[in-house]
Amino acid sequence: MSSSSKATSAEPIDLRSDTVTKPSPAMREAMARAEVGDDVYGEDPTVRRLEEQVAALLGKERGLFVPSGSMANQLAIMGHTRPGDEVVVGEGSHSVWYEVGAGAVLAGVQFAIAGKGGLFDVDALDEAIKPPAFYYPRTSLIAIEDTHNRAGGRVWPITQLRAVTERARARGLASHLDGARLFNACVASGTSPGERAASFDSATVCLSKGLGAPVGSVLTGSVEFITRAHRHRKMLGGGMRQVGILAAAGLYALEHNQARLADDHRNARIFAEELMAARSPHLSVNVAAIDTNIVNVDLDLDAEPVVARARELGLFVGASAQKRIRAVTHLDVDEAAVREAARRLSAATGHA
Ligand code: TLP
Repeated sequence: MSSSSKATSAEPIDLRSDTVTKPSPAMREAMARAEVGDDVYGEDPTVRRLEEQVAALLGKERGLFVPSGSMANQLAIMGHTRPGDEVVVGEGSHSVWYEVGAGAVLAGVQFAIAGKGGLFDVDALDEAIKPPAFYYPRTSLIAIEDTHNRAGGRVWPITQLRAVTERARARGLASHLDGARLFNACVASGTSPGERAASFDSATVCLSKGLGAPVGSVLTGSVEFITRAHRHRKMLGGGMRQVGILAAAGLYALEHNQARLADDHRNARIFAEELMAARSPHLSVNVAAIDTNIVNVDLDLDAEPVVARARELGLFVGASAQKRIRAVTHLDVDEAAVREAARRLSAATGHA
């Protein structure tokens, strides 16, 4: 293609994830000013403030600052289950796909998949729960992702969220909310984090996704649950010292970067619409299914060579399945960038 040398030198656009954002000067300023102490001794006032603020936001007794969403999920699984138990998750769950089998190693659990497509209903939950025979694993936990990553950032309807968690409780299961992108769900649906987390025993939010902090998640739940999670965090080497520097970034992100997630959602839609308007015969997007900032692009080609070609054209995206590409909008890309990104992705399929 004659334009390829020009495109290769184009300003790169990174839509691999909303985790790729860099802290803004104002966020760095807040980090530099943070009051700190040794958090393993429980003496970091900025961490305390973040934990209290997030716990209040989610309507839980206590919060625990952890390095990652993956650790938060694992602490929840360790805290709610015993080895040999089964955890019910939706199809494509982060804990099943992207946590290196940690549930099996750290908690000794296995997973049961409820329904199809990531979100599921009460009937699918009932089907997934094993009866209490001595030879079955004990189904002891349900873990829900809101928004659901592999489903393309889908938001759970709040009535369905409540119905499923209430059924779980009625059947003796604990419930955990993986809210890595809970704020996206809130902004998209006009509901509050407290409303969405209310029916769960524990809930996590990530500060390092759409909110734009460099590191960190907060796990919340009852005092008893967080006391257990605190021990497990130390066990996994997640006790951090003067970590108020990072908590300050989280506090800044909570204050400044929640409402603007609506821009990311708008840009995800624009990206998808531009992509469809480019009329490449090799790709399709279900635009109506875009709830938030994640766009799944289905291909009739293998994804990896398209990802490699896109990179040559200055667009970073990821292959999330053999014939599927994921693109994620975030605070470091604007409308002009996503329009240009759509052009580059279409070109990467061989369609100018
Ligand atoms: N997801 C990452 C990758 O691991 C796939 C991403 O780029 O989207 N829960 C959900 C629903 C997530 O999407 C993620 C991150 C996590 C948990 C884990 O968070 P981290 O990366 O902080 O361990």
